[in-house]
Amino acid sequence: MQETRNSINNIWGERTPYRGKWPVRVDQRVCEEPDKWVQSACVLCSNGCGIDIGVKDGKMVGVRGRKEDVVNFGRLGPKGLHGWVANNSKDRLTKPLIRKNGKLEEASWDEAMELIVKKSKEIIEKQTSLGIGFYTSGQLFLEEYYTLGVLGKAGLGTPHMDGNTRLCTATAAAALKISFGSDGQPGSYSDLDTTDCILHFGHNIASQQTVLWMRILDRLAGPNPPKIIVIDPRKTFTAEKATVHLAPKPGTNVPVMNGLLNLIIEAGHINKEYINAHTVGFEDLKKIVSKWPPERVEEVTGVPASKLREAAHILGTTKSLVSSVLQGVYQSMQATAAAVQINNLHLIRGLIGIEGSGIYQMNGQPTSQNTRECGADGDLPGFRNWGNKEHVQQLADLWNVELDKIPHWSPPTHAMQIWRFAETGSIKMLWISGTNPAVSMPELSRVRKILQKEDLFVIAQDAFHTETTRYADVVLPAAIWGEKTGCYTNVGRTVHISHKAIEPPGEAKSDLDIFIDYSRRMGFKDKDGTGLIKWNTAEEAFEAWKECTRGRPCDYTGMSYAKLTGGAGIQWPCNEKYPDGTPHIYTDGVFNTASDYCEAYGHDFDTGAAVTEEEYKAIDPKGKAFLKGADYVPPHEVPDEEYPLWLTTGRLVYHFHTRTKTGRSKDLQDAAPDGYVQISEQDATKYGIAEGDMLEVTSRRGKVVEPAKIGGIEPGTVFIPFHYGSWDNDDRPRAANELTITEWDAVSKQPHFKYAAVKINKTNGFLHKVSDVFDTIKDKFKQEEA
Ligand SMILES: Nc1nc2c(c(=O)[nH]1)N[C@H]1C(S)=C(S)[C@@H](COP(=O)(O)OP(=O)(O)OC[C@H]3O[C@@H](n4cnc5c(=O)[nH]c(N)nc54)[C@H](O)[C@@H]3O)O[C@H]1N2
Ligand SMILES: Nc1nc2c(c(=O)[nH]1)N[C@H]1C(S)=C(S)[C@@H](COP(=O)(O)OP(=O)(O)OC[C@H]3O[C@@H](n4cnc5c(=O)[nH]c(N)nc54)[C@H](O)[C@@H]3O)O[C@H]1N2
Ligand code: SF4
Ligand SMILES: [Mo]
Repeated sequence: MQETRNSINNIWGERTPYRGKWPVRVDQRVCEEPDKWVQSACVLCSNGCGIDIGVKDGKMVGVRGRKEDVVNFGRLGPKGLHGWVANNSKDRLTKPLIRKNGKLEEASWDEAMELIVKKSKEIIEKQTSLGIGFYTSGQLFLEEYYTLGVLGKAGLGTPHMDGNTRLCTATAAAALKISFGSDGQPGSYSDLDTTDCILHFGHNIASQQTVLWMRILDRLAGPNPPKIIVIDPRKTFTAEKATVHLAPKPGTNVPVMNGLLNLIIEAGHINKEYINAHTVGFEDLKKIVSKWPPERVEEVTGVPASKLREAAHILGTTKSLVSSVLQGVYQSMQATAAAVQINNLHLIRGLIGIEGSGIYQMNGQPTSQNTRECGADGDLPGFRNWGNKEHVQQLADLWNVELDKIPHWSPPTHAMQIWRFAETGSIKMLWISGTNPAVSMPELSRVRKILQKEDLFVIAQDAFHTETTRYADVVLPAAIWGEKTGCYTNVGRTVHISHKAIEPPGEAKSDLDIFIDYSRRMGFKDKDGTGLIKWNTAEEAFEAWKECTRGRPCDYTGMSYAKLTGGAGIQWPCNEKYPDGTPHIYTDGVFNTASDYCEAYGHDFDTGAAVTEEEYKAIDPKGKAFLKGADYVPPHEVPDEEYPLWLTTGRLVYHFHTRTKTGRSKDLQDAAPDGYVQISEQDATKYGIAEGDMLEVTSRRGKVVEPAKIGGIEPGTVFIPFHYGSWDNDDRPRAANELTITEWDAVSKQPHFKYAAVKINKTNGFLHKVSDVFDTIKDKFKQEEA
């Protein structure tokens, strides 16, 4: 074993202080000397670090960061250096499985696919393709999403398609659409190299994008370091480095932002010229935020007025600003409304489209940008507007199908609604790919009930047995990263290619091959009777995708597999005008809001009601950005006598989500072996709790048992990491989502994972077996083991 550092003990590595150009530092970890290196990009977060996969005798033996890549200049974090081990694990799914007499049994691909086709046809006959729903991922490749998008929209014609991106970055997309007319981040990571100020809003970047944080740490260690402002109720690794840390009560992001905007406007720290030339809505925004003087903000959010003033002064006077927004906003109350206030901040200060200033309505998953771009979530591919007939017609022409085949008569069905339709019985088949909802969705008891419904046919396409595959009727073994070729786009619009390095295990197949196979077996055709999916390989799919993006904001037409191979990633738009890609968009202050170009016509923040085409045309901003204010709406569930504490949930640096990969890396698993409940010193004293005491945490929806971890959080709030399900430990209920609430943001439809009312009790050493709580799971286990 050779490694350039122990990234478990030394998460961010040695400093390379700088301002201007981030120096190279190559991180590497190999178990054996590779006989070749294969170009790829890391898939364990949205940062998208360039990575080379080391291969020896057809096996993955290690990784190293790509020194030429603009994202990481060679660096990798703990997940990047260790996560690849999962590819080699012995318990990969290698054969399709079909449930027979209650038990999952091995089957051939032919049997499994024919069963899926038979079911699909039965359902279509009885109740049209509206009986079929897809719930996909932010972790497949662009070519796979596009294929899924085309077969779903133009083959089946179902509006019921979404991804776990709904749980992840639906709000990023919604906030960008509302302010700027379309999805797509304005800035570039290179803005961090010179910026004077960085704002992290509900984003624990130090743990969640470790390599991007290295860039910031290196700036902090170099000349003219930036000021850092963090808004998070916990004292995270990120908050520890803050110049000012605001710790609001969960669910109070809008009042905090309104308070900041109010102080900045009052102090006259605004760019009037920019506001006049490039935005609409300033007076309305000003009116709303003027109701939030610092003292009122303090009362509602708990953030001291003096601290708010300090932060507002920095944000109002800085000459450049990079902001990032993530789950502490997107999964909290008034998600879209709060996220949009960051766009407003940049717009009123004119800090957008210029070097050193950028907005990151952050992504989380490595390929979630592509789920959104390719139409594998509800949206139409190429950031097209479902409400704009011409946009739908463009797709109909491209795919050579009738316009009315493509669902566009109402908003696409969002994931929470897809699951609701499965619950109420109108969706009869749910095809789950690349996600583990039995751990990651809110209110797990409900999710389990839905998955177990007699009249719901569940397909789970994964690389491992998960808490979800247990409930499937068909399990399809997937080839994953490193075992297939494809592209994906990070949060900074940077597109990487990932070449196939090794063969998938057993009979596992790429998601691309599975989707194409399904489309052919279903006999999906275009208007001329030719097969709908006209590609066989990933590269052909990429070429087809390029055509779909022509003239749209996410224009890929100037890219090719050849161009993406060898060097660094490339930022879209990449076309004739920008052959090498584009670091900043909106440099001319012209946004994608024109009525014939925009991706959406907008929504009311409170009700989520969509603005109609006619309404939008009447106010057509023709390229100006929207400034949209929002007043405070309190969370729907707040602590009371019975459930006196706030629960919030999130992540740890060493694990990725439901740990199907990181839990199979011994080093990562040993570094964070179990869940816990984080509680303040004050509350620990109040309840007589010592470090490590087993606590039962109960909400109106369920309970978990977790050891106590004391400190680093505001009194009245507790935190549970959501990584720990039951696939590797059946001793006690511990998934945070046993407790969370089925509720979502009115605009983005992203669920609220970041607050729920809970109570805690000491268990006095008594542990509930998971199986005592979930009898149904136990029965299913027994069936499978029998
Ligand atoms: N190590 C690791 N990295 C990851 C992932 C992972 O699983 N593990 N997952 C990736 C993915 S898909 C995503 S989406 C990202 C998520 O990245 P983050 O959003 O940074 O992660 P979270 O821990 O979910 O939430 C961030 C913070 O929100 C705070 N918070 C909670 N409630 C509120 C609130 O009401 N207001 C504010 N302002 N803050 C609040 C929490 O205290 C937490 O520190 O990480 C990506 N990177
Ligand atoms: N309480 C709480 N819940 C949360 C969150 C939170 O902060 N708090 N965060 C939410 C967020 S932001 C996210 S992103 C979700 C994540 O939740 P999930 O999507 O459920 O998380 P993963 O464990 O990443 O699941 C991905 C699955 O895809 C499989 N997989 C990996 N690569 C491939 C591939 O190429 N093909 C196929 N077919 N399968 C593959 C993996 O083995 C794994 O089982 O959780 C959400 N849930
Ligand atoms: S920062 Fe994200 S993309 Fe980079 S190595 Fe870590 S997990 Fe992978
Ligand atoms: Mo996510």
